[in-house]
Amino acid sequence: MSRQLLTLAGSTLVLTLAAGPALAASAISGTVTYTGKVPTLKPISMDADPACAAKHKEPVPSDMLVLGPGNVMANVMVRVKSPVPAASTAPTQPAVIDQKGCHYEPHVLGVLVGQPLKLKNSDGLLHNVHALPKVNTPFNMAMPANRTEAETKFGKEEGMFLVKCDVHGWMTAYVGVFANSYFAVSGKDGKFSIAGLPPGTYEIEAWHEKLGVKTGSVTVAADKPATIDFAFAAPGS
Ligand SMILES: [Cu+2]
Repeated sequence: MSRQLLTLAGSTLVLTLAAGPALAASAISGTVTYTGKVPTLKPISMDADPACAAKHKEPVPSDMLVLGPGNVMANVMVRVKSPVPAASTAPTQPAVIDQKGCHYEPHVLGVLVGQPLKLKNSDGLLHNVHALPKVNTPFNMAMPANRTEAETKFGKEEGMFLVKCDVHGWMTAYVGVFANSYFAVSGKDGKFSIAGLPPGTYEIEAWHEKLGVKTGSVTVAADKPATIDFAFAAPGS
């Protein structure tokens, strides 16, 4: 009897501890802005594969630098670089990259260590997925027209690396493999948000494929959202 009571008391204690950080957690959010001279980027030419070109009525803008109104920046990977107490474990639901319109969607993606990454081929065309990580094992996977889906995963933490299609030289995506889910990619409005951070001071890193890395520090108080913004300029400006 006393043993059961002890077990019950133990369970209660565990529940209380688990609920504590969740109640106190806060979100960080911010906006990424481009401050340099805006370059003129050529649209992507898909003429090398008429089947790709036929999928677009309008010119396809370059995804090297994607800006919204006020020069806010999309496709910036923002992540909490410092260790996070009570960090999350890998979800079983896959992250997804689609090959659609001879274009990777999304262009920038984060996955967790061990999380499945689903590679979709919505095009019904021949692609290949050539991933070039340096810490994890590189792979080159053929995606023939009739192969609509494949799946992979990465076993080790690794910063952003290139994924490309050797059939269509303009197709690039960037993937990062993280130990926890405290990352987000800025949208076309330049905004990002990372939820559920326990109180503390964290180093935050913002990465862009051409403009490199910026870091900043943010202090998260219990139940109080914090803000951190990033600005990138063209190299040498
Ligand atoms: Cu392709």
